[in-house]
Amino acid sequence: MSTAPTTTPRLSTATSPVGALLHHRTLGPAGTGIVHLGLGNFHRAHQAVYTAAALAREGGPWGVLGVAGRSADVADALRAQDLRYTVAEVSPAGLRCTIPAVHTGALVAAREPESVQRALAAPGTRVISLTVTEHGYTYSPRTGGLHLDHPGVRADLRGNRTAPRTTLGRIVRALQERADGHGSPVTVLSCDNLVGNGDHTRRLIEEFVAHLPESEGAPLRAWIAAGNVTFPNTMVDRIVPATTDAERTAVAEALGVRDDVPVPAEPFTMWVLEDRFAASRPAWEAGGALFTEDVEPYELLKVRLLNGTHSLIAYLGALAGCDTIPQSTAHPFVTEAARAVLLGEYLPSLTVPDDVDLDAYVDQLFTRWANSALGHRTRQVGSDGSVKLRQRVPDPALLHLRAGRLPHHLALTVAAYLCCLAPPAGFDPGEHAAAMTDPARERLAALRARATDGPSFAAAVLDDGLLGNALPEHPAFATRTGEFIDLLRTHGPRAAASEAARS
Ligand code: CS2
Repeated sequence: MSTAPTTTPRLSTATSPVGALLHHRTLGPAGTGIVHLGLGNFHRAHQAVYTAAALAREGGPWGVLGVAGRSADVADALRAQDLRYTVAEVSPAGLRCTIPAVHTGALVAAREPESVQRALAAPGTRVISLTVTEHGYTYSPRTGGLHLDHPGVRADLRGNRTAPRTTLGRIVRALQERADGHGSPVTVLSCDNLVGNGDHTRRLIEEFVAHLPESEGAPLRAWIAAGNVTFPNTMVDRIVPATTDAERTAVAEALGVRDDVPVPAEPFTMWVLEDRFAASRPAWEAGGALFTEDVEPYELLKVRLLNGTHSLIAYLGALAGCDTIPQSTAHPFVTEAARAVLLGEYLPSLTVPDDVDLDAYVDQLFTRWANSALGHRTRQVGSDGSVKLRQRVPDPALLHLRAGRLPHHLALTVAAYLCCLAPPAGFDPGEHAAAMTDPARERLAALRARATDGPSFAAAVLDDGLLGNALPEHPAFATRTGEFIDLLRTHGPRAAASEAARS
């Protein structure tokens, strides 16, 4: 895994360079106030860094027990490094390495389910935070509700209290333990890119509880309704790619230690949260977090302008043979399409928060996407499009369609996604598209195989509920999407983007 010379000492409590540590408090298992589900790079470069700032400012029982879902790689490496890792902030201006040092444990839910459940239910756990990706909420894109056909959801509903398989199952079973036992309140804090992520999580949890036998569900429902659990909405933002050997080498050179699991991240970071915590919280404002009454305008701004545009950049770029987002935005036709969808189609669908300078925000987005030192891959942004696009595309598209306008660049986004994930026979979307993973891949391929052309494929996909139930009421959107599919196939992404620009 590591490229550092074998003589380089491994990162640990003893070898952490003092100047790189973001705080100097002593944390022990008794100081675990947060259990975080989703031990991926994003959590380690975002919430963990804010928590380190909070600890530096005022201390407190805010150690984080990180829980990976299935893969043991990160958890095992962290355990071998006394739970330490480096955040390698990369930009063309240089490299800055810091060590958050906020974790008090690292578990793997599939391997140690009982320990995870114990931690989630422990009275000292005041916050259960989550970065499990859109996909991890086991919800149906069609209905927006709980995915009742999901095997994990079905198994968890049947009642395994000690070893649930899904994130929602884990949380509900832990809440049950809490309600039946010590009764300490807790905050469930979604940090994923879902619009209204806290409300969404609450709805899914309530739906899960509603499907439990009444004798179990009723007391839990009452306990939650009494205010013992809160679900603040949050907006999270930081571009955090997957780790490569480049960061391992850079960290070894910069800090003189071998870190097998450093996290690359851009310098920009933002976190906006509703201040509704059931049992206190860390002083995350010390790291620059913004607490507000209403997060929605920030969420819409971010999920649409950043994430929505990001999807178009990733799919057009992948189809143009680009490995990374900065390589994509180096193509003027990609940047023009990105500007068009951002300013012409996403922006009119939201209200910019008063304290955001829109021009500066948009300029900054293009600078962030152009960060060539970061190497954020098109395949990473393009993966899981079936659950990501559901959050990004339908509401803005419906707004335009209902006003009698055809949102050409949103149709192009969906078309480019479908060409990457379910390419028509005889069309090769290239290695970057082929490397994208998506739970809907097989289903899309089956729909593709039955379709006769782009429009019939797009109509079948939309009728199938990929982007919810309302878009099929506007067949013009499927037709336009299908026309772009055919154009992408016959003339490529540049031609499709100029057709969208002319429309
Ligand atoms: C990206 C996000 O992969 C994606 O879909 O749009 O991960 C994006 O990089 C982050 O949300 C930035 O905060």
